[in-house]
Amino acid sequence: MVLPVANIRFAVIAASFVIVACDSMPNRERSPSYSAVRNDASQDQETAYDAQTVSLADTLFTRSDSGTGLGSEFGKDSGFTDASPFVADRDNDGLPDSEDPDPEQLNLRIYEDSFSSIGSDWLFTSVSMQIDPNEEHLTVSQVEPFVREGWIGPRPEWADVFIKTRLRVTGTGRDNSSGAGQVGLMGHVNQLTPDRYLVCGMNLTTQTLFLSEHSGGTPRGSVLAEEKVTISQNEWFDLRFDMKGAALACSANDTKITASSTLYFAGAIGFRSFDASFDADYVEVYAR
Ligand SMILES: [Ca+2]
Ligand SMILES: [Ca+2]
Repeated sequence: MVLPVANIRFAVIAASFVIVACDSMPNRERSPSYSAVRNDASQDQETAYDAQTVSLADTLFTRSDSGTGLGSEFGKDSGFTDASPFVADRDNDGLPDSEDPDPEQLNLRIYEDSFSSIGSDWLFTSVSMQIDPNEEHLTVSQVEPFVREGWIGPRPEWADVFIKTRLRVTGTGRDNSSGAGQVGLMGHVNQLTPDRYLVCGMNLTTQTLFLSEHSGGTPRGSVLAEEKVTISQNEWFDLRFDMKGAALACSANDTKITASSTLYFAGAIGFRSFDASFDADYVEVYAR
């Protein structure tokens, strides 16, 4: 069969695109981040973290492919495009547009911990909270009717920040105190005992997402905002705490609450629970 000239020309042009594109891709396919992502994804529960990392690579990959019309050719060779959905990250800072507080402005990551080693950063008010390097979690493994806190020590220079983690609540108790059942992130931590910090967290006992100020007083603190959110025991969920000036936002998965506070404008991060046990898989802090 004789191909029309136009078809032959198209085939030659398409083949040259494949050659050029294949020459440009091997570095990405062999990159350390690729293998790290794969190993990590098969070994732990950091599905959100892994998905984000994969998606960042996916974004880059998809962009390099745009306009050639040969996406399906790459897809056959690519673990990225076959295995994960496209997630937009316009500023390439590792925060998908859907959760990025500044989707068109790079937010510098200033702190991260995957809890794969005990390290020296974390300070706990009780041995009930600890880092478990085998499970790669920060964890409170026993339900006790007490406040459990852990933080990384003073960070007076940390003003506007975005904090994210992935949590699962593994148990709640029967304490009748207001605030019992809370698990969450602390932000703008100035000190523990007496409490000087803000909290974004979930209370599985009341199925409530909340934002609270703490300045001594009761364990519940002063609740600034709350909303009903259904999350089950042992269900992993994404928790994000955004602080810019007096404006606060707290998200559990796709539900977000907002509030305003003028109590603290800078400080460290931490985790807190009251009459509940939990695991945290990682924590990241981005500058706003
Ligand atoms: Ca981003
Ligand atoms: Ca950003």
